[in-house]
Amino acid sequence: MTRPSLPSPILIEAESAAVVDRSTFDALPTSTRRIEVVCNGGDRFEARWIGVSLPALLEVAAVPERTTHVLVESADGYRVCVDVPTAFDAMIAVGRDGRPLTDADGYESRFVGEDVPGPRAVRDVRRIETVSLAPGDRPDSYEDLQLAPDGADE
Ligand SMILES: Nc1nc2c(c(=O)[nH]1)N[C@H]1C(S)=C(S)[C@@H](COP(=O)(O)O)O[C@H]1N2
Ligand SMILES: [Mo]
Repeated sequence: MTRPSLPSPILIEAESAAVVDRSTFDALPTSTRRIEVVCNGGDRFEARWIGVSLPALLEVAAVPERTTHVLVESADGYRVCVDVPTAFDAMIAVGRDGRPLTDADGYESRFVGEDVPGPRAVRDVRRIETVSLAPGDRPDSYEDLQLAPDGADE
């Protein structure tokens, strides 16, 4: 497919703050990966996702060395917190199975990764922040999964 773009900008807050708009996004290398999204209820589907890897996207604002976790937030305030190994293996997808996500699923982007569980596969990503948690700090206290449509997660 022709490469889908990013309709709405994503704010990156890392070492600096940067807005990844359509033209910034289009200048980053794409990745295409087969990733299965597994929801808590047992539903699972595998798809071929196209987008930009999270490390490439974060590098636009430079990643502080002390980073332990990454927060990914949606247009509707849904927010997840994942550790660095999980985040750095993930991507912001804008297409699925040969179609832009806007056509395929009715949202603009999605956070997907091998180790990102379904409930943390944020749709319509608008903000990504690197954070440095202290030992004993609970990653889930940074999350807001309230909008989960099935209400059955966590
Ligand atoms: N922005 C946003 N992303 C979200 C959610 C949400 O409520 N808002 N729900 C999550 C939950 S709980 C699940 S199980 C999956 C559902 O993915 P699906 O819509 O592809 O089935 O999306 C996740 N991503
Ligand atoms: Mo869910």
